Parts: sequence; structure tokens; C-alpha cells
Amino acid sequence: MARRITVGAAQLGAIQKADSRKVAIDRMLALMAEGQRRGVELMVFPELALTTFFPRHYVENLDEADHWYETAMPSNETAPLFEAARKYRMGFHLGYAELTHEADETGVERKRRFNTAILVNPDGRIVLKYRKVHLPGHAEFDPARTVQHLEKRFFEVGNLGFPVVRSPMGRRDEGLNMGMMICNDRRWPEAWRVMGLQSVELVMLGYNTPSINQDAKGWEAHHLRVFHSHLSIQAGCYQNACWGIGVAKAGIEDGAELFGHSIIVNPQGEIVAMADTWEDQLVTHDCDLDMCRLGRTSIFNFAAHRRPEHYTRITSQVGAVEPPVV
Ligand code: CDT
Repeated sequence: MARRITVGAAQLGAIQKADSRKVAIDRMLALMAEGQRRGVELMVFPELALTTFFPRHYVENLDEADHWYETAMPSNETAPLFEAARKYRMGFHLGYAELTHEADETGVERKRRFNTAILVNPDGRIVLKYRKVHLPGHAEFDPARTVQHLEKRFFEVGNLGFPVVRSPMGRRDEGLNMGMMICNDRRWPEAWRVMGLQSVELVMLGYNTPSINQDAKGWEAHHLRVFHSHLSIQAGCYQNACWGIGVAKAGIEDGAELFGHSIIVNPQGEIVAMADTWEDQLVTHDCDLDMCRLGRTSIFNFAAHRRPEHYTRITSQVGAVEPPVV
């Protein structure tokens, strides 16, 4: 029997600032019910799926923003998602803002805020957690912007790396290798390769991406916003011989536009399914996991062809330097 899994990219339309968690969760439950009818075994929800993309709303004192974060998972409000997973025997991926009290690198326990995603197995157990590493935007209010993007204010850099687990989903007990990244991470080949080096077969990622790049200054045509998102996911899948599920929160949220175009991508880097609305929409595909084998046994056979002795700059250097003048 082929190794297959039917996945659902559960795009969400806009969630407004005034919307409660229940509003968002009821919409997600409706998508899970539809997924069950369509044979979905793994449902992927977007980044910060329970709220509006609140990093666009500046607060002076972060404690005033605590209501945007989850302090428990599951909580009373999110428990129905876990119950639906058990009822439908359906795994799910969920992005949310996480508030914890944890010791930092210096051993001091304090409030910590992360842009987080979890993977929940069909038995309702959390089997993987990821905290966003590449935080875009800025930390201070920027008067030059019409819409703020304050991820560097609201979150700290994730401290869990890019973990991959083998999870018993799909139609064979042996399971599949699953990893996660969040939104801006998809643009960084390093994130994909760290998971590729753990034999990842399926990468789940959610995003909230503004349709307008306020830093573009005429250098990036409007239509290229979606192209760059797809290009990044397609390249990551091809170069690491894995499936990718990229899922948007889309539409006009608090007056600011986020694009949709959620996609499922195969290990050849080809888009096999795409959302065609900016609303709640379920896009599904039956993924053949054996398709990952070609890349990883030929052109991207890492053990045979990688040359890490020539890649030391990747981990020893952060910003680019100028080359020598000759
Ligand atoms: N959520 C997120 O990471 N969005 C970024 C856009 C940042 S624009 C300042 C993205 O890469 O899609």
C-alpha cells in the first residue's frame, strides 16, 4: 500500500479585532466538519489563527496585550478543536500567540511571549510545538507606516529550533516525518534545510501576509507579493524533497489587507491545489509520501552531495560582508 495522507489547507478569512475566540473557533470547527466529509486526515490552520493579526496594533505596555495570548493549550475555549480531532480522527496544526512564565537563558523566570504553532495528533495529543524564529517588522511604533507590523515588539525569537517528528498519521501505521515553520520563516532557505536534514516529508506553515509591502518603495510590483510567497514554498519543497502546506489568514482585517492564495505543494515544487477566495476555504489533496524519495535519493541526496565544510559562513556570520576589491 502506498504511503498517503489526505491533507487540508484550512484558509481562514479575516478575523476582526472585535471578534471573540469563539467566533474564530466555530469557523474552524466548521472547516474540520467539512474536512471529515472530504476525507481529511490532517488539517492545517494559519498563523495566529485565533485572533486578528494583533501585531498591527501598537501598545505602549505589553501587559495591556495579554488578552491576545493563550496561557494554556488546550484551554476551555480551544478544547472543542481537540475534541473534534478525536471525534474525526483528524490531526491538526494550529498557530496562536503563546504567553508562558519560563526561565530565560539567564535562568530568570519571567513572562515570555512567542508566536507559536502546535501539531495535534488524531488522539488529541500535542506532539510537536514550534516557536517562530524569523520575526519580521519592527519593535517600536513607526509613524511612517500606515499599518504597523510589530512582531519584534510582541514576540521574542523562538527557542525550540526547527524540530521534526515522526507522527502516526496517514494511512499506514509507520507514520510520516512532520515539521513546522511560521510565515516569514518560509522565505529563509536555512529553515527548510534544517528540517530537510531531519528527513522531513511534510512541512506545515501558516501566514498572515499584508498585500502591500510598505518597504517596497516602488521596487516590488504589487502582484509579486503572492509570487514571492509561492516561490519560497515551492523552492523549499523541491530542494528538500518534501510536501508543503502553506495556509493564509486572508481578507481585510481591521482595515488592512492580507492575501490568500493558500497552497499545497508537492516534492517536485509544483502547486497541486490552491485557494481561490480570500475567505474561509478548505483546499485538500491526497499526498503520496513516496514522492519524497526521488529527490532525496538523487539530486538532493544530502549524504552524497552536501559540502558543509564550504558552508561555515551560514552559521558563523549573520549579516552580509563586502567582497574584497580586486
Ligand atoms: N506574519 C509574517 O511573518 N508576515 C511577513 C510579512 C512581514 S512585512 C513587514 C511575511 O513574511 O509574510
